[in-house]
Amino acid sequence: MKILEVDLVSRAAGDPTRAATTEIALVGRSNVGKSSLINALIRRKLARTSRAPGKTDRVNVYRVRLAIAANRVDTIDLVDLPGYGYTRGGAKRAEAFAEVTGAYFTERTDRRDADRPAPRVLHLVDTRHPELDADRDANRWLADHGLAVLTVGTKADTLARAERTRLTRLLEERTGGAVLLVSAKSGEGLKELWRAIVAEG
Ligand SMILES: Nc1nc2c(ncn2[C@@H]2O[C@H](COP(=O)(O)OP(=O)(O)OP(=O)(O)O)[C@@H](O)[C@H]2O)c(=O)[nH]1
Ligand SMILES: [Mg+2]
Repeated sequence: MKILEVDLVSRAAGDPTRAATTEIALVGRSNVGKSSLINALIRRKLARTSRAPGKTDRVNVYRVRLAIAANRVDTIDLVDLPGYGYTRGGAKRAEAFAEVTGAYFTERTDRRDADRPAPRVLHLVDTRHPELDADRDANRWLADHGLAVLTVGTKADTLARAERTRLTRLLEERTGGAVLLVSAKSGEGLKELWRAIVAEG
Protein backbone atom coordinates (compact mmCIF):
# COMPACT_ATOMS: atom_id res chain seq x y z
CA MET A 1 0.00 0.00 0.00
CA LYS A 2 1.37 3.39 -0.99
CA ILE A 3 0.14 6.90 -0.31
CA LEU A 4 0.16 8.76 -3.62
CA GLU A 5 -1.25 12.12 -2.66
CA VAL A 6 -3.00 13.96 0.18
CA ASP A 7 -5.09 17.11 -0.20
CA LEU A 8 -6.81 19.19 2.41
CA VAL A 9 -10.33 19.78 1.13
CA SER A 10 -12.42 22.22 3.05
CA ARG A 11 -15.78 21.13 4.32
CA ALA A 12 -17.47 24.24 5.51
CA ALA A 13 -21.25 24.14 5.54
CA GLY A 14 -22.54 24.29 2.01
CA ASP A 15 -19.24 23.21 0.45
CA PRO A 16 -20.03 21.48 -2.83
CA THR A 17 -17.20 18.94 -2.54
CA ARG A 18 -18.68 15.48 -2.30
CA ALA A 19 -17.41 12.93 0.17
CA ALA A 20 -15.16 10.13 -1.06
CA THR A 21 -16.74 6.70 -1.10
CA THR A 22 -14.74 5.71 1.93
CA GLU A 23 -15.05 8.28 4.66
CA ILE A 24 -13.40 7.82 8.04
CA ALA A 25 -14.33 10.27 10.79
CA LEU A 26 -12.02 10.71 13.76
CA VAL A 27 -13.99 11.44 16.89
CA GLY A 28 -12.53 12.07 20.33
CA ARG A 29 -11.90 14.33 23.23
CA SER A 30 -9.84 17.46 22.72
CA ASN A 31 -6.16 16.68 22.95
CA VAL A 32 -6.66 12.92 22.55
CA GLY A 33 -4.42 13.00 19.48
CA LYS A 34 -6.75 13.08 16.45
CA SER A 35 -4.68 15.48 14.35
CA SER A 36 -1.43 13.78 15.34
CA LEU A 37 -2.83 10.41 14.31
CA ILE A 38 -3.87 11.77 10.91
CA ASN A 39 -0.36 13.13 10.36
CA ALA A 40 1.14 9.80 11.39
CA LEU A 41 -1.18 7.90 9.06
CA ILE A 42 -0.47 10.12 6.05
CA ARG A 43 3.22 10.57 6.97
CA ARG A 44 2.98 14.30 6.47
CA LYS A 45 2.59 17.24 8.81
CA LEU A 46 -0.61 18.58 7.34
CA ALA A 47 -2.95 18.62 10.32
CA ARG A 48 -2.21 21.20 12.98
CA THR A 49 -1.56 19.77 16.42
CA SER A 50 -1.17 21.46 19.76
CA ARG A 51 -0.46 20.89 23.40
CA ALA A 52 -3.40 23.14 24.24
CA PRO A 53 -6.84 21.55 23.72
CA GLY A 54 -9.34 22.95 21.25
CA LYS A 55 -6.89 23.36 18.38
CA THR A 56 -9.08 21.91 15.66
CA ASP A 57 -12.19 24.07 15.61
CA ARG A 58 -13.65 23.14 12.26
CA VAL A 59 -14.10 20.07 10.11
CA ASN A 60 -10.97 19.36 8.08
CA VAL A 61 -11.00 16.66 5.46
CA TYR A 62 -7.77 15.03 4.32
CA ARG A 63 -8.35 13.34 0.99
CA VAL A 64 -5.88 10.51 0.56
CA ARG A 65 -5.18 8.73 -2.72
CA LEU A 66 -3.83 5.28 -2.01
CA ALA A 67 -2.38 2.65 -4.31
CA ILE A 68 -3.68 -0.50 -2.69
CA ALA A 69 -2.58 -3.02 -5.29
CA ALA A 70 -0.93 -2.83 -8.71
CA ASN A 71 -4.15 -1.82 -10.41
CA ARG A 72 -6.26 -0.51 -7.58
CA VAL A 73 -6.26 3.10 -6.41
CA ASP A 74 -8.67 4.22 -3.70
CA THR A 75 -9.63 7.64 -2.43
CA ILE A 76 -10.30 7.89 1.28
CA ASP A 77 -11.41 10.91 3.27
CA LEU A 78 -9.94 11.19 6.74
CA VAL A 79 -12.13 13.65 8.62
CA ASP A 80 -10.61 15.53 11.55
CA LEU A 81 -13.50 16.62 13.75
CA PRO A 82 -13.24 19.17 16.56
CA GLY A 83 -12.71 17.53 19.93
CA TYR A 84 -15.32 17.39 22.67
CA GLY A 85 -14.96 17.75 26.42
CA TYR A 86 -13.25 21.08 26.22
CA THR A 87 -15.67 23.73 27.36
CA ARG A 88 -14.51 27.19 28.17
CA GLY A 89 -18.02 28.32 29.00
CA GLY A 90 -19.31 25.26 30.80
CA ALA A 91 -21.94 23.94 28.40
CA LYS A 92 -22.99 20.47 29.39
CA ARG A 93 -20.75 17.68 28.10
CA ALA A 94 -23.41 15.90 26.10
CA GLU A 95 -24.58 19.14 24.50
CA ALA A 96 -21.07 20.14 23.49
CA PHE A 97 -20.55 16.76 21.89
CA ALA A 98 -23.83 16.76 20.03
CA GLU A 99 -23.18 20.26 18.77
CA VAL A 100 -19.88 19.62 17.00
CA THR A 101 -20.02 15.95 16.13
CA GLY A 102 -23.76 15.59 15.81
CA ALA A 103 -23.98 18.48 13.37
CA TYR A 104 -21.43 16.84 11.14
CA PHE A 105 -23.08 13.43 10.99
CA THR A 106 -26.54 14.90 10.59
CA GLU A 107 -25.53 17.16 7.74
CA ARG A 108 -23.47 14.43 6.17
CA THR A 109 -26.24 11.83 6.15
CA ASP A 110 -29.09 14.23 5.39
CA ARG A 111 -28.17 16.14 2.33
CA ARG A 112 -26.17 16.02 -0.89
CA ASP A 113 -24.07 13.07 0.22
CA ALA A 114 -27.06 11.05 1.36
CA ASP A 115 -26.45 8.49 -1.40
CA ARG A 116 -22.92 7.83 -0.14
CA PRO A 117 -22.23 5.19 2.49
CA ALA A 118 -22.33 6.59 6.03
CA PRO A 119 -18.95 7.62 7.43
CA ARG A 120 -17.19 5.00 9.50
CA VAL A 121 -15.93 6.19 12.84
CA LEU A 122 -12.65 5.90 14.66
CA HIS A 123 -13.44 6.76 18.26
CA LEU A 124 -10.18 7.85 19.85
CA VAL A 125 -9.77 7.43 23.59
CA ASP A 126 -6.64 8.22 25.58
CA THR A 127 -5.57 4.75 26.71
CA ARG A 128 -4.35 6.17 30.02
CA HIS A 129 -7.88 7.38 30.86
CA PRO A 130 -10.30 4.69 29.73
CA GLU A 131 -13.16 5.62 32.06
CA LEU A 132 -14.06 9.22 31.36
CA ASP A 133 -17.75 10.12 31.28
CA ALA A 134 -17.35 12.28 28.18
CA ASP A 135 -16.03 9.28 26.25
CA ARG A 136 -18.82 7.06 27.52
CA ASP A 137 -21.40 9.62 26.41
CA ALA A 138 -19.78 9.81 22.99
CA ASN A 139 -19.64 6.03 22.68
CA ARG A 140 -23.37 5.80 23.44
CA TRP A 141 -24.26 8.59 21.05
CA LEU A 142 -22.36 6.91 18.21
CA ALA A 143 -23.99 3.53 18.92
CA ASP A 144 -27.45 5.12 19.15
CA HIS A 145 -26.92 6.65 15.73
CA GLY A 146 -26.08 3.28 14.20
CA LEU A 147 -22.58 4.24 13.15
CA ALA A 148 -19.84 1.65 12.63
CA VAL A 149 -17.25 2.41 15.28
CA LEU A 150 -13.74 1.16 15.93
CA THR A 151 -12.33 2.25 19.29
CA VAL A 152 -8.73 3.36 19.06
CA GLY A 153 -6.62 3.76 22.19
CA THR A 154 -4.12 6.59 21.66
CA LYS A 155 -0.67 7.44 23.07
CA ALA A 156 0.24 3.80 23.60
CA ASP A 157 3.90 4.84 23.84
CA THR A 158 3.21 6.34 27.27
CA LEU A 159 2.07 3.07 28.84
CA ALA A 160 4.21 0.92 31.06
CA ARG A 161 4.06 -2.72 30.10
CA ALA A 162 2.17 -3.70 33.24
CA GLU A 163 -0.55 -1.10 32.61
CA ARG A 164 -1.20 -1.97 29.01
CA THR A 165 -3.27 -5.06 29.58
CA ARG A 166 -5.24 -3.61 32.47
CA LEU A 167 -6.09 -0.37 30.68
CA THR A 168 -6.90 -2.07 27.39
CA ARG A 169 -9.30 -4.45 29.19
CA LEU A 170 -11.01 -1.57 30.96
CA LEU A 171 -11.46 0.21 27.65
CA GLU A 172 -12.81 -2.94 26.00
CA GLU A 173 -15.29 -3.44 28.83
CA ARG A 174 -16.39 0.16 28.55
CA THR A 175 -16.90 0.13 24.81
CA GLY A 176 -18.06 -3.47 24.45
CA GLY A 177 -15.77 -4.21 21.54
CA ALA A 178 -12.22 -4.65 20.37
CA VAL A 179 -9.75 -1.83 20.91
CA LEU A 180 -6.76 -1.06 18.71
CA LEU A 181 -3.83 0.60 20.46
CA VAL A 182 -1.85 3.15 18.47
CA SER A 183 0.88 5.70 18.94
CA ALA A 184 1.46 8.63 16.62
CA LYS A 185 4.83 8.97 18.29
CA SER A 186 6.26 5.45 17.97
CA GLY A 187 4.19 4.33 14.99
CA GLU A 188 2.70 1.40 16.90
CA GLY A 189 -0.56 0.13 15.45
CA LEU A 190 -0.52 2.32 12.34
CA LYS A 191 -0.22 -0.54 9.89
CA GLU A 192 -3.08 -2.36 11.59
CA LEU A 193 -5.16 0.81 11.54
CA TRP A 194 -4.59 1.34 7.81
CA ARG A 195 -5.64 -2.25 7.27
CA ALA A 196 -8.88 -1.64 9.18
CA ILE A 197 -9.53 1.57 7.23
CA VAL A 198 -8.98 0.00 3.84
CA ALA A 199 -11.02 -3.12 4.61
CA GLU A 200 -14.42 -2.98 2.93
CA GLY A 201 -17.45 -1.99 4.99
N1 LIG B 1 3.13 10.69 23.82
C1 LIG B 1 2.28 10.94 22.82
N2 LIG B 1 1.74 12.17 22.68
C2 LIG B 1 0.85 12.38 21.66
C3 LIG B 1 0.50 11.34 20.75
N3 LIG B 1 -0.39 11.84 19.87
C4 LIG B 1 -0.58 13.14 20.22
N4 LIG B 1 0.16 13.47 21.29
C5 LIG B 1 0.22 14.81 21.93
O1 LIG B 1 -1.07 15.16 22.42
C6 LIG B 1 -1.32 16.57 22.22
C7 LIG B 1 -2.60 16.78 21.44
O2 LIG B 1 -2.46 16.26 20.13
P1 LIG B 1 -3.43 16.70 18.92
O3 LIG B 1 -3.15 15.76 17.80
O4 LIG B 1 -3.32 18.15 18.64
O5 LIG B 1 -4.87 16.41 19.57
P2 LIG B 1 -6.33 16.64 18.94
O6 LIG B 1 -7.16 15.47 19.36
O7 LIG B 1 -6.24 16.90 17.48
O8 LIG B 1 -6.82 17.93 19.74
P3 LIG B 1 -7.96 19.01 19.32
O9 LIG B 1 -7.66 19.50 17.94
O10 LIG B 1 -7.84 20.05 20.38
O11 LIG B 1 -9.29 18.31 19.40
C8 LIG B 1 -0.05 17.11 21.54
O12 LIG B 1 0.77 17.68 22.53
C9 LIG B 1 0.57 15.89 20.91
O13 LIG B 1 1.97 15.99 20.76
C10 LIG B 1 1.13 10.03 20.93
O14 LIG B 1 0.89 9.07 20.20
N5 LIG B 1 2.00 9.91 21.98
MG1 LIG C 1 -6.86 18.50 16.37
